[in-house]
Amino acid sequence: MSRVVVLGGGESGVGSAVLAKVKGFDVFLSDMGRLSEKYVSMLEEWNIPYEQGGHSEDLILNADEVIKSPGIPETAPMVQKVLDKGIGVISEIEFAGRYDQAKKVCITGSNGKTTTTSLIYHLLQQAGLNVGLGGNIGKSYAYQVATEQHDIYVLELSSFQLDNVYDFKADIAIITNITPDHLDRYQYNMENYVRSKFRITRNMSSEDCFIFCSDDEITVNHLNQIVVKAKQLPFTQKGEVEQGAFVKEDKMIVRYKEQECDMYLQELALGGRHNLYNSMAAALAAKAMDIDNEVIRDGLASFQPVEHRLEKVLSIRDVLYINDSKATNVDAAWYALECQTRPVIWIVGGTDKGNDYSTLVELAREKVKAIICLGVDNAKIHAAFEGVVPQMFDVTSAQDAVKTADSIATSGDVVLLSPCCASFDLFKNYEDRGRQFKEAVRNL
Ligand code: UMA
Repeated sequence: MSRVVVLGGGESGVGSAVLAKVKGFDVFLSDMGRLSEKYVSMLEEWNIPYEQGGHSEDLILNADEVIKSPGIPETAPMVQKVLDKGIGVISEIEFAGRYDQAKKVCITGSNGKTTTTSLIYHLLQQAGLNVGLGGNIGKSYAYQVATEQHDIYVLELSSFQLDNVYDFKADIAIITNITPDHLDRYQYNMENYVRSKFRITRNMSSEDCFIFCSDDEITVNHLNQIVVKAKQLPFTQKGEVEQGAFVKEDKMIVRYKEQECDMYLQELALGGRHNLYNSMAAALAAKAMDIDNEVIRDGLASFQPVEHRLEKVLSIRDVLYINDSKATNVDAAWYALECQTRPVIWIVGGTDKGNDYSTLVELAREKVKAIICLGVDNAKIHAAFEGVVPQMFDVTSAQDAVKTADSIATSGDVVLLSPCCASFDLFKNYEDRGRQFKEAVRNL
């Protein structure tokens, strides 16, 4: 029996281990840290051997294949040892893809991928299809392949998940945009990060569709240097395209093959320029899946925004609190700041991923009245915004951030949690950070 070892026992690892078990492998899971209770009980329920608190070489280096959780960098000593021994390292997505016959709509990008993924899922559900949602969102894809049956999957894929895919194939692939993110995992080299994103187009044929933003220079430049066999469907807010999506006067227009679908911009549930891109990408994917225009229009009009993405929490004494915890990079925070029309108290900080804050300086000067740094090490944020923004504070909990904001806010202000950074220094993940923020606001 071939032996599969899973490194990391979070959502991805435990899902992979369950799938390996279902498929009859000799499976072992190893986690360097402590497993949460939820995952311990899942492993026990499925009778899967595991270890926690360290990686044992003798139990790992006898693997035929290793499935690496996306949060573990390739430079991790254990991964290096596995690679040195010539053992193949794959991601959960590669593994699960082997056992999944469903059609796959896969979405990656630096920003907007969760919203676009959720929009497409919503449209396909509205069309009455048997569709699963997974990847970098919700229940792991592998766990669903092991325990559920879907005709279609809509998968949000992070660059970490794409790094170890080889034979996986999307039927429809989307890159929403590419701006610097996660550079700490890519040798601080943008090109490596871009290449990782484009792995989503691997193995595609002329029957498949590749949807991308033709206003995004980084995407277009890279696309011009490589061969993508899939049918290319651009979306743009600058001019018209023969096939793809574009804006004409007050309408969004989608053209696919002989068909055309249009919709008034004011009817879209999600406002703002960046959300218009997300709606265009989603509508194009739906059209390429042969969904009726009516369903697309209704779905884009009825969609409920994603949690932690510019989510309005509460207005207290005419101060509006916004949770944008999902803004884990500079570009996302740029959008969040750009669409504010009231004075901003900006809560920013966390684990820096090689951020360059210079693109935010002008926006901060114009809109931000105070910065509250929420991180263990705030030196780079101080260096970038000291003298640009009148007041700066340092806190180490969501509760203190909200209390500080409350003490300096005046009627008409916005308190915006849009951290620009990952959350792993003070929180479990961005969801934990967002929820703690909302909880603190509700307790004011
Ligand atoms: N670990 C080891 N060895 C190490 C390092 C870590 O065993 O050397 C262990 C940790 O102790 C921990 C486990 O690995 O128990 C965590 O694995 P993980 O960080 O891969 O987290 P998961 O819970 O498996 O969640 C992952 C994704 N997380 C990351 O990529 C950081 C989830 O994306 C994804 O939803 C899930 O798999 C299901 O596939 C979250 C995310 O933050 C949403 N993504 C990043 C982002 O969106 O910016 C990329």
